[in-house]
Amino acid sequence: ARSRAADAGEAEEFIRLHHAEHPDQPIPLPARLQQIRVQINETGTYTHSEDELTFGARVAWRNSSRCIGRLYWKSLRVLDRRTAASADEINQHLVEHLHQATNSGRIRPVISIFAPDTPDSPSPRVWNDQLIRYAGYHQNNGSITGDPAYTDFTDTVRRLGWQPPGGAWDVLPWVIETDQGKPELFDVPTSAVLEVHLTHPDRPDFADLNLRWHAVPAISNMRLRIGGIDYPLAPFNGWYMGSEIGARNLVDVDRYNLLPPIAEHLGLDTSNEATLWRDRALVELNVAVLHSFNAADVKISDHHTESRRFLTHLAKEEGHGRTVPADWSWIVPPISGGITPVFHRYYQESDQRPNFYLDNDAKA
Ligand code: HEM
Ligand code: NRG
Repeated sequence: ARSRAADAGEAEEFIRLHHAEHPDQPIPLPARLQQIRVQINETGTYTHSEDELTFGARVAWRNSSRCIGRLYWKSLRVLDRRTAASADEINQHLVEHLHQATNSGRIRPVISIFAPDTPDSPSPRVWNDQLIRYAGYHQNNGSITGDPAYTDFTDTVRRLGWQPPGGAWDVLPWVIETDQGKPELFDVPTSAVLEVHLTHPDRPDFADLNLRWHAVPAISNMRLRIGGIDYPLAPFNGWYMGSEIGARNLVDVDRYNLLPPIAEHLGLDTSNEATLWRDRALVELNVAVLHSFNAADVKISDHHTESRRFLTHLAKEEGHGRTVPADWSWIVPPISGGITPVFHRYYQESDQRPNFYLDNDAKA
């Protein structure tokens, strides 16, 4: 298992980075470094100041090489939830996170940071990989209702006592685990989940497909590592890029797999691949996603705009003497890759800290 003690070398490197980018600190660099050395020697860990926590979370976003949305890294809103101990308290903070993030559709990037792992106690966890996801149910005839990616998780929460409504768009409950007891289930209040029903700008009957998606992507299974300390529960969100929904979630064969019914609805000739019926259905679905979010005043961006912003981000960071680590295979959008500018170049691939980690990744 990972050590719950703080890594002293990484702590020092982080504090030096913080002071280099924000030189006027209340405690001078040598004194802060000495404080931290003493704290680590005595307790095995140390406590980040509010300022360090905020800077660390923002830089973790800045270093997320799979994220195209990093231009606004400095505006990340950081909610310090390190003192929340009970599952009830954590549940309330997660609901509050969704309210602040959703902001009636004017979505704001937010992160809530709960207690870190320490030698004394493990941090709280949430088992969900995102705060809002739809359940998936195996039917007797072999088909799946809902999101096929979540059938296992749906089974897990059923075993914990969740009563499944059995629909295609049932928001999964949270499973919150603290060191104080068994994992507990919490229903996500409907008022905290903004959803958008899909319509098409020039196909009035598109609404008959009864498609929808939630407004806020909030990843809750990545460990935030700042200055040698792990924060395993640090859910964060920004807004969607339309293609995440319109080219992946609703389209992947092992997700909602909707291209065949959409093509049929549009009356396309599906008799052979060369009609490009899949591509034509895909584009209309992506038009519908962007149109519907915009019509509902819910913030979303298209892949052309987000690609341009990313190149602006690269130029800006390089202007500050920093390299931008990026993973081409994640940065390039899943539709129209070659007509976005991010396609036509390569990037530095490096693991810089602070950062976010998935614990099934082999990385530190
Ligand atoms: C990944 C867009 C905000 C951290 C991604 C991906 C997209 C994206 C398109 C790839 C997702 C995929 O292919 O499944 C955006 C947009 C944002 C935003 C448009 C709007 C503000 C944020 C924020 C954070 C963040 C606020 C953290 C504070 C990450 C990380 C990944 C990622 C860690 C990789 C996830 C993984 O490995 O599964 N982002 N993002 N992003 N983003 Fe962002
Ligand atoms: N593709 C996933 C979400 C991954 C992260 N994307 C963001 N993040 N936009 C999905 O739910 O479709 N963010 O923090 O805004």
